[in-house]
Amino acid sequence: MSYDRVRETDPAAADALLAERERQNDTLAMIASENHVSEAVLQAQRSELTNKYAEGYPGARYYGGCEHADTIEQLAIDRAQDLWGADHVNVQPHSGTQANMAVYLSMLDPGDRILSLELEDGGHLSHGHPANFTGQTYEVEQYQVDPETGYIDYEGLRDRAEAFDPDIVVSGYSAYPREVEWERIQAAADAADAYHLADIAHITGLVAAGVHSSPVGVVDFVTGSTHKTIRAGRGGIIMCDEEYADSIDSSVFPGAQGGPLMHNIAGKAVGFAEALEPEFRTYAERVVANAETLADRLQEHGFSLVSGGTDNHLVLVDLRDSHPDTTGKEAEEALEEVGVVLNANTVPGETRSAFNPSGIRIGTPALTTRGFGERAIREVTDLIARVVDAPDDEETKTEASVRVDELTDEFPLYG
Ligand code: DSN
Repeated sequence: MSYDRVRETDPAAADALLAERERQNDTLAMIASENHVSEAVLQAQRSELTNKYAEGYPGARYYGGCEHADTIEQLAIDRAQDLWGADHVNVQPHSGTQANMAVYLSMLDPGDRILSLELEDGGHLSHGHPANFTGQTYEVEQYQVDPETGYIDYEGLRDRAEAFDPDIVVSGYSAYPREVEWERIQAAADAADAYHLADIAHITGLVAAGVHSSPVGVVDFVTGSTHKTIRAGRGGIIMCDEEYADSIDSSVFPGAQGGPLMHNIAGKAVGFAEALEPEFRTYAERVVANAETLADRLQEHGFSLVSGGTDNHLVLVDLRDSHPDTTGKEAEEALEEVGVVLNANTVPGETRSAFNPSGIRIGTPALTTRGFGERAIREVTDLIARVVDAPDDEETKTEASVRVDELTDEFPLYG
């Protein structure tokens, strides 16, 4: 795919687009929420549907000329139903946060109560953070992970639900390396007579492939984004029982959004079709196996992991024990210099700040898409360990950088 037409109009933009392509090819994307979509999804996302207004839903639009938009949106819905088994699916949310917003709009009034996981323990801004509309519109209480084990403190959550009497309990996380026990959280929500929203943004692909337990059919609402483990391009999704379908649909449009991003919905349709193929399950199993290899190898190098390992696509390293003088941001920056791109992250019991926290979050979805298996993941883990052990050592960083170049050549992106 060339940017020659962009270059004719806007050389500066063409330069940046090409540089980003090269950056993705020449570095190792280990941000746990990122992935590389297929060329088919890329093509669909840059289609002429970017020109089309299609406010409304398939068969009931506010504009003419929507017959092909209808086909695309219905394909995305049907495939999502096959993948996750939900009664009702809305594929129009522009992002995971917009999906969450629509659920809150649908079920809550301003001032109602949200019970959710603390951000520094692995939660998400849109689950009630004071800097987000959720924290400003609703009354929020938070539960935590057990500081000893790093696992969700399910009993603490139940006690908090009893005491706080929330209107909605939010589960599903952004930096939690373990399988979630949806039924236990549902029991706490039931006891408080609260709705339960499971935001599976990070693990949509793992749930679709059956390598992580599903909250669909257990909880009231399941939301997610479509560009992480599911690899269907940028966007959001909501799933629910039929009884909430009308309310959710009208909260997405016209409640929270105007015209849907039909070109992104085309990406979802194509990405979901890919995820229905048997190879996708193999991919999802490899994502988890690679994360386990990463976790084991990091621990062999002396790193402490929150919860002592992983069940999913990410590990969360707490640097305070093994590298007390290195912050997450310093580790992130040293690793980016050698071409390993990940993010600094808060850890449970954080003693620094959100901007310069004590941990790093490392994910395997994008490298798995590139074809990385156990041998290559072990090698990348060794590079990470060497660089974090000596973040200011130029010779170490130069050697690591050369090896990253060789690995990116061995596993090229997009042919
Ligand atoms: N920003 C995403 C992440 O990195 O986890 C969540 O929306």
